[in-house]
Amino acid sequence: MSDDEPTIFERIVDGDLPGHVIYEDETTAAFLDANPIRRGHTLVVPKEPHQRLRETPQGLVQDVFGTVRTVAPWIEEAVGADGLNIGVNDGPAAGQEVHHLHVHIVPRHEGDGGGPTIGGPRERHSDEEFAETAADIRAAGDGD
Ligand code: DGP
Repeated sequence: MSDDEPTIFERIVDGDLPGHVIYEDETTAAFLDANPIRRGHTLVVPKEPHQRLRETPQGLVQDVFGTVRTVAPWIEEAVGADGLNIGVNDGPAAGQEVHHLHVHIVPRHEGDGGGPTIGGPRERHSDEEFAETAADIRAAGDGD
């Protein structure tokens, strides 16, 4: 990226901004979305910032989707979801607001009325609710 300012997501990964991190490895991290579509809405990011999927090295994209594969079942189990929307808003024209590649994982329940895309109304959660959700997800992953 040409911009030297760290992105919001780099600052969360670096611990400079608060975030409810549910998973971290050498190259990727997963934390709760601050404006969740549903409880458990999680973002998976590469630690190294790249805006677009096409700008991100192949190996790093594989790492990111490997992390999606790791945490998706934890999230589903933690919130008792029936399924997940998993997607990327790739570029501003596609609704990308934070210019650091991120994969949304949005829990879905049968008949919850949501659409098939990553967008729509957001819920408001207290910090305690976020902390509880993150703990539930981490606990769901404990056996892995
Ligand atoms: P997108 O439109 O795909 O760029 O989605 C960006 C998401 O990032 C959006 O769902 C809200 C979330 N978000 C924005 N700022 C913050 C933040 O400071 N912390 C966290 N955890 N999530 C954020």
